[in-house]
Amino acid sequence: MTESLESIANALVAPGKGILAADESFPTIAKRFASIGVESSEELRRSYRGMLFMADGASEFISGVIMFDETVSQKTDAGETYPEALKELGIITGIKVDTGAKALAGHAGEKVTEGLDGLRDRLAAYYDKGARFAKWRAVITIGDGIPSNACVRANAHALARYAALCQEANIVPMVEPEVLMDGDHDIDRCDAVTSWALQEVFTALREQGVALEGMLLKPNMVISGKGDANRADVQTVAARTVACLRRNVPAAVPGIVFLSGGQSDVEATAHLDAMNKLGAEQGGLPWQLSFSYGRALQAAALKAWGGKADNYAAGQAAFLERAKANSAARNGRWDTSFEG
Ligand code: 5MM
Repeated sequence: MTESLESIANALVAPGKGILAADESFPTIAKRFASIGVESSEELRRSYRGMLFMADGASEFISGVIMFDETVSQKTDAGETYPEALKELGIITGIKVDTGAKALAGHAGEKVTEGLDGLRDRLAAYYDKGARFAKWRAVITIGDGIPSNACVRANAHALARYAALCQEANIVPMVEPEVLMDGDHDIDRCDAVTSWALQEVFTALREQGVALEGMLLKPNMVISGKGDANRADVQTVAARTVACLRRNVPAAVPGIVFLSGGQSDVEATAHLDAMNKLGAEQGGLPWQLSFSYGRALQAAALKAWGGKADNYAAGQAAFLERAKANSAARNGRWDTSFEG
């Protein structure tokens, strides 16, 4: 492993900083835009994402941005590519390199993430365009009799092969095994499945020779299913998540950056804050605990923008408010006074 992988991974989880996930694929961004009554077009995607990336002062809270393929080649109003413009601001460009979660043959209701074919060449091209970290998301669904061993292991294997290819290309892999919140399962079930998934992922990473010092983990929190009648409170989510991670994530990993997974934006902030406060009470954690939120950083900004150029400043203000709150939470220094 070269030193730069380690230094990039550490820079991405520098104190007070976290990551903006803005890598929605075409169908997902279309769904987000539809929620505010806006049709997805190349120009509106460029403009909306530029609004977030170029928000004045964002680099105080945001260390990196995960982009979708299209965005890496799009340009600011001033004509620079987004990776160039972000580099000048001290923000690191990341790129989603999986090609999506597809139905797992023979396993109804389960998915396996694809995208390994040709990945070596794509990584080299993304490096040339300025990407220094990458992301691959595996999706694990909890339900009757699932996940299956086949699903957990196939996804862990793909994540590990992706991560090894990234490191070969001098790109930091962000490894995202997401256990979905969908369903009426309780927090115990989420804990058990998350532990299982993480164990399989780290076994596969070791097998493929991935240097843990040069990667980041992007997991779900240990949380009740959306439909659970007795959803666990903030302190319980924090305690269960920290305990699960302590059991399953080696200390050599520099940082754990959570996904928000459909939590409300304030909920995602409160959970992160509670975990960092708990970590401090426990005398410190082996890894940095930060955020790589998509919806929890963007929901308010998307609404404030509403697809209108006139609302650009309002969209940026809403984004910065969430970025600032999560930056505080990432240090265990958030409280409700951050919430306007
Ligand atoms: C931003 O959404 C990402 C892309 O999703 P699709 O591939 O389905 O379009 C997604 O991978 C995201 O990076 C993570 O799930 C974290 O986002 P949330 O919204 O869960 O924080």
